[in-house]
Parts: sequence; structure tokens; C-alpha cells
Amino acid sequence: MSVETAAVAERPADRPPLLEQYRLMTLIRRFEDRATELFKQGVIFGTAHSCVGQEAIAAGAAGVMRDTDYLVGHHRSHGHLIAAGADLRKMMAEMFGKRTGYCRGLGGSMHIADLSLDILGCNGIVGAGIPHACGAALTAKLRGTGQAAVAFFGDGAAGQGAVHEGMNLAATWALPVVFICENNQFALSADWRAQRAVEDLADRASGYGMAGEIVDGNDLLAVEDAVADALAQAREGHGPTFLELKTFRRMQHSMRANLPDVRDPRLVEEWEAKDPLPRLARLLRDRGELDDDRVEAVLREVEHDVELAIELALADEDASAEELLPAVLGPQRRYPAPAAETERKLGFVAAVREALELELEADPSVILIGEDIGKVGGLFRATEGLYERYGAERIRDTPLTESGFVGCGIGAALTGLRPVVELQFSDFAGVAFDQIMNQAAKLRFMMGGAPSIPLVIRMVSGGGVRLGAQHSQSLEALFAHIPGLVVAMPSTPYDAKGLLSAAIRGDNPVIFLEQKLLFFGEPAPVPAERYGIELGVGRVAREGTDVTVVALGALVPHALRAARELEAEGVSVEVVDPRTLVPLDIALIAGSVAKTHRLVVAHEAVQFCGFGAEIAAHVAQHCFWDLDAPVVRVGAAAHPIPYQKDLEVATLPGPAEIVAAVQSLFLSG
Ligand SMILES: Cc1ncc(C[n+]2csc(CCOP(=O)(O)OP(=O)(O)O)c2C)c(N)n1
Repeated sequence: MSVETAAVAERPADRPPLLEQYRLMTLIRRFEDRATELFKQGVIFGTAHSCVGQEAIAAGAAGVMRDTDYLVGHHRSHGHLIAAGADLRKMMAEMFGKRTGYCRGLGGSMHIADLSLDILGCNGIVGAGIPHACGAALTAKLRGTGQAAVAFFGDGAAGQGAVHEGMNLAATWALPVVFICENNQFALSADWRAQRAVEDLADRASGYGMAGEIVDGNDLLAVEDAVADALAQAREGHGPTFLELKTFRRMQHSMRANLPDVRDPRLVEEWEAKDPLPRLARLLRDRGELDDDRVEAVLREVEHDVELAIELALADEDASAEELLPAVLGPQRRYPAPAAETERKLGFVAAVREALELELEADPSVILIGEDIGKVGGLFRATEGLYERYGAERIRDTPLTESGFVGCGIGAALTGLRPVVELQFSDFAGVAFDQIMNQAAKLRFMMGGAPSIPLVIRMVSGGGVRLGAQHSQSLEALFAHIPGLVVAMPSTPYDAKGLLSAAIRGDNPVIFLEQKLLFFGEPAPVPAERYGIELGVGRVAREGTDVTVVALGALVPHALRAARELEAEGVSVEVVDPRTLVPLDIALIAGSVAKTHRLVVAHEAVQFCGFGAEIAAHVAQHCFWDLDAPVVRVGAAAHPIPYQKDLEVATLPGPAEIVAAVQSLFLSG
């Protein structure tokens, strides 16, 4: 009896019959071969990646996963999707750019997801899905559902920061995740042998403090056993496992196949002989479960399934432009105004804290994630006391791993939690930027506008406290430039509480900017009750008739001071606070300009390419005939924030700059 035949004898009865696994692997191969042909014919475009040669991994993992386990794929995931039960027609339709595709033609091959099957998506950014799997596993753990997350990635991805961060986070929090590294030996042209100093990638597992195992990825039975064991460990609370599945990519890197294949032909030949499909066929023949007729019959069946999917998908309607904008952000919710005026006063940070507390109280799916937010209560004390009240599970202190925990928040948001992630300074967004820009902002769109991503990323922003160039930036324009992010920038304690509450209750990723200078402002009235302010609705902070000053965040109090000074000169200033930059209440701004005929836009951020340019351009184009003078911008000079006190003060615009800007309008008018 061969080793494999012996393994079959011990194979648990609850696994899919081997013949079914053979059929599944044949189906995946047929799908990939036909997709490759269709790519060459120009029916599929862009890029797509064949998993031929790696089918045993997809079938083996799916064979032992529960239907409810979360699956996170990568760019080479057609096999994982098919094995998890994805609809072939919708997959083909997606690759054809049809509106019946999984992502309505907005995502393409690399972004197919099916949340109804707990397939959380694939990824065009190598390694980026790993933290999402951690977030899904966190949801499962906190809810005690017994689900686990399985994340696939390649040997190339194993070098990515997001992978390291995700693995460390998963091990630290003992999350139920199985990390499946499909070591197909090449990352595009990069031979894995030249990409690491460890003997095997799974050696890294011990460095994270998790179990690691090297598995023959072309042996279906070995894959099933390894993944089943890892899933059992995960479900029993023993945390994640790193499985390195040795395999080989039989085809070129992508279906486009436009690059030279640098792989040694002898290696290609060697692994051709180890192809998992004939290998399983041999085993089945040895056991008398497969013969030529059955092979033919299976081929005919899968050909029929794939051809039918292609035929139906080809007849479907193309993706339509009407789908585009609604897919970017979910609708904003409206909230009733607080019942009564109040005399009670809070500072800015206390108002933020109160919003967090009320949302934690109202909704058990709200959790907070960030560095030093627990016992310390956050660097600026916005989470003070929440750890004591809501405990370590919901107020989650993290390792220093911004990319890891922002990505974890995304995965948690995709699976039903409402995470509020704190970045201590908006400057640190740089190390989490892929998760913000390519993941949080784009997942809804790339998945066809379907999923909600209720994720709030709070960031302390701006200068004024001598923290230097890397802790003082105002980066709102950067975020506002990325479709798919709501950007909130409150200027009062009242707005901070109401906007944050709305951000947490809403269905979109929100960048919530808390400007440091506002922390030192006078306490102001804030109702004690839970209330929300619709994101996208600005306010007139002060009425006036001669000039409109649109001010952002910390510049609102400066603009109000400037307005008081200018009043003494007989100039009546209207101060408009947009409160959110995305969505932007442009109607409020345009209405004010129609009344005052003059506009100054002021923000703390660098003026060059700042958000003020967007407002100025809009008004210049759409309100031109209302203007009696050019639009003037106030912002910081184009250099990083300096440390030295006088230099920092001189860099940040204040009331004097706004006064001067307003005066210049009347001189030129
Ligand atoms: C962050 C990032 N870097 C580079 C690329 C370009 N790229 C796409 S796939 C790929 C190779 C990935 O190799 P691996 O993770 O081993 O997966 P495989 O393609 O072998 O399945 C590269 C370099 C990318 N998409 N994302």
C-alpha cells in the first residue's frame, strides 16, 4: 500500500469524497484554461492570474473549511473562489466587465468577493488582505461564533509589511486564522530562493509565536490534513497557524503572459511531473474509483459548466456608468437635532470621548482599536476610562502596527463590527496608507458598491504644540482626494461629538480629523444626550454680509476672531465651517458667496494643493458672476512644520493672516 493510499484509508468520513475533489480540481483547471484563452482573445482584459498547478490547495482547504469560515484571497484566487462555491457565471461576467459580475464589472478578476459565502474578497495589492483576515477572525472571536478565517497569499507576499503585521497581531491576540502561504516558488520573476534568508518561509512562524508547518501543496490529502488541524487549533483558541504549502505555478505569472518566463525549464519540467491533478487521478485509479470513462465524463461535466457560464455571461449587459458614483460611498444618514439647548460645557477631547462612550454603550458591535488607548486612555486622553468600563476586548490596545490594525479594522467592519481605530497622529497614516487608500476607500467600490465598511479612523492632526515635522501635519487634502473616504474635520466640541457619533453609526469609512489646537479651546455647550450630525452638512458659524471666510477645523476659531476684529473696521464677515470635506456642502458655500460676493478660504494645511484650492476652483467656476473680487486662500507655506516655537507659530496661519486676506479683497475690489 502506497503512503497516499494509506492516507486515504485514514481520511475522515466528513470530508468531501475524493472523486468530488477531483471533479472540483478539474473544474478549476478548466475554468483557468478557458479564462486564459478568453484573455488571449481579448474578451478578458487588464490582468488575471491562473492558479493552474495549485488546485490541490484550493480544493484541500475548502474541503475542510466550514461554509461559515471567512476566506480572504489574493490576486491568484479563482481556485479559492470556485472551491468555496462561487458562481462561475458571475465570476466570468466580472472578468468580462458585465454588470451581472460579482462586482458589477467594477472590480475585475482581482477583486471578486461574495460576502454571502463569507468570501471577503481578493486583492490587487500583494499581501494587503492578511490584516483583513485578522479583523474577520477578531469578529468571530469577540462574537464567539466558532468561525475561523483562512487567508491565502504567495511566497512574494510573505515579504510584505502587512503580512508581518497581520501575523504578529493574530498571534498576539490568539486570533482564529489560518495563514496559507502558497509557495509557488516565483513572485512574478523573483525566485523565492533569492528572496529570503530562512530555510523555509514557515520558519518565520516561531518568530511570531505561532505554529508553522511545511506541507506538500500538490498533495490534496496533505493539504486537507494540515488545514483541518490548523482550523481545529484556531477554533480551540490556540490562535493562528502559518502553513507553507510548497507548490508550483504551472502557467506564466499572468494570463497576459507578456513577460519572458525566466524560470529554469528543468524546474518547470520537474514540477510538471508533480502536477496535483494527475497525481490525484493516479491515486483514484489505484483505488479503482477512476477509469478513462469517468475521466471523460468529469471533463465533459466541467466543460459544460464552464461553457454555460461563459455563454450566459457573454450575453449579459455591460457594466454601466450609472453604477459608478453610488458605488463609492453608502448614503449618509440623517439625525434629529438634540432635544434641548444646554448650558453644560465640554472641551473638544471630552466631547470626542463622550461620543465614543455613548456609541460603545448603544451598540455592542462598536469596538476601539489603537495604541495606548486602554489603561492610559490615549495619548490625548480621548479614551480615558473606557477600558475600565468596557474591558480589554472592546477597548483594544494594539502592538505598534498601524497597517496591521487599520487593516484589522477593515476586516472587522466587513464582518459586522463597527471599529473605531485611533492613529495617534495623522502623520502615522503614512505607514498605514495602503490600508486607507487602497483598501478601506476602495473595497466597497471594487466589490460593486455592495458592502458597508463602517470603519472610523480617528487621527489627531495639525501643529501648534512643537512636535515637529512628523507629528504636526494637516493632511486632509490627501484623504479628500481619494474617492471612497468620508473626511470629517470638526471645529467645536458640539460638532466633534455629533459628527463622530454619526461617523460610527454610518456605513462608510470615515477619516475623522481632530486638530490639536482645538484641544486648547474654551469648553463649549454640548448636550449630554446621544445625537448625530449628518455628514456632509456644513454650518454658518457666524453670519455676515461683506465677505465669506470658509475655514477648516482649527481655522474656524481663528476666522471668528478675525471676524470680530474686522467688524471694528466695518467689515461684516460670514464664517462658514463645512464640517466635512467629503461630502462637501458646496451649496452652503455657494449660497454664502452669492450673498457676500467675496471669498477667503483658510486652513492650517500647506496652501499649495491644499483643500482650499478645491473650494476656490469650484467658486471661481460656478459662482463667477457672484464674485466682486478674486478668491483668496490662506494656508501654510510649503515647508514642513519646524520645531522652534516662533518658527512654528509663524508657519501656522492665524487670525492676522485671515484679516490681511480679507483686507486685500477690499483693496482690490
Ligand atoms: C504591493 C504590490 N507590489 C507589487 C505588485 C505587483 N505584483 C503583482 S503579483 C506579484 C507577484 C506576487 O507574488 P506572490 O505573492 O508569490 O504570488 P504569486 O503571483 O506567485 O501567486 C507582483 C510583484 C503588487 N500587485 N502589489
